[in-house]
Amino acid sequence: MERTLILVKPDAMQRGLAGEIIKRFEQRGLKIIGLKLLRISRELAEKHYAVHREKPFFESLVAYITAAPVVALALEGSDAVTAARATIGATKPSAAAAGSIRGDYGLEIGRNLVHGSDSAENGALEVANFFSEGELCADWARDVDPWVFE
Ligand code: D4T
Repeated sequence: MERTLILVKPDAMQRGLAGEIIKRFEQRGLKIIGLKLLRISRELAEKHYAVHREKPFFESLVAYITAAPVVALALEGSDAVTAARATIGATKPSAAAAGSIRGDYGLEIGRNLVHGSDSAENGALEVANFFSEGELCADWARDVDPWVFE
């Protein structure tokens, strides 16, 4: 089972889309093992986006992700990273497939509504950056699990 960190970003929170976005991951079959509302600090934003530190859009990226609260979700499932990124859609919302979150609700790259980890390794690291072990319900089994996971 893989883990992935999902962030419902400040623009999605301002637009009242948190429930709609969470619903899509739930309906896909991914299991919620962590969920909280938080205001991302500058320190956490810089850590989360460390690979982009030298990019010209880094400052606006940090300003955007810290501008309002976010909902952080830790999800678990088979191939969770790939499945979640397909549900989210392409980084640039204007080019994202209709039916994906970004394709249905977004237009601009700097307002792309939701984050999903880009590899299994980063999924595990990012979940650990946003949740303590005590905040995760890592061991609950759903009655539907045998009908979702083969
Ligand atoms: P995140 O990390 O926010 O889920 O987005 P992606 O995984 O889809 O895309 P990314 O890591 O390549 O980019 C991180 C973040 O930077 C913004 N961005 C990116 C931007 O504002 N201008 C740009 O030119 C690029 C490439 C959007 C997402």
